[in-house]
Amino acid sequence: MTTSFLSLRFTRRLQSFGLFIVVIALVIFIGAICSYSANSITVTIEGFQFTPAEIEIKQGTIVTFINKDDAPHTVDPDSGEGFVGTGRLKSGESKAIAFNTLGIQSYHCAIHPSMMGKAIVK
Ligand SMILES: [Cu+2]
Repeated sequence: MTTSFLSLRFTRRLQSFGLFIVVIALVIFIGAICSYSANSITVTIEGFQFTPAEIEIKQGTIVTFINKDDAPHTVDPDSGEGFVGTGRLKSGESKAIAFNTLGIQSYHCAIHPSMMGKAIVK
């Protein structure tokens, strides 16, 4: 009887240890997903503007620009040095760009110069 009581306690301990491992694994998994999504974001081009017009990102973040307008647009760096531009994005097209240079990277549409946006790379 004592033996079965002990083995029951041992089984319970084993079960709670298993649960502990599952919880830890889940926390690591969710953390990995969060850190991944923090390193890639989307900027929508719609209504002849960048949305959001200003983004604050970590160095190395991949920003995907999606053109949801009927008109073509570009994403060109104002300085020409901070990152490589998208080139002409036709309606429905998108392009992912890595922002590797620290600082404020402002950009515009070469076809419609009134369209402006900026990425604050930290
Ligand atoms: Cu444009």
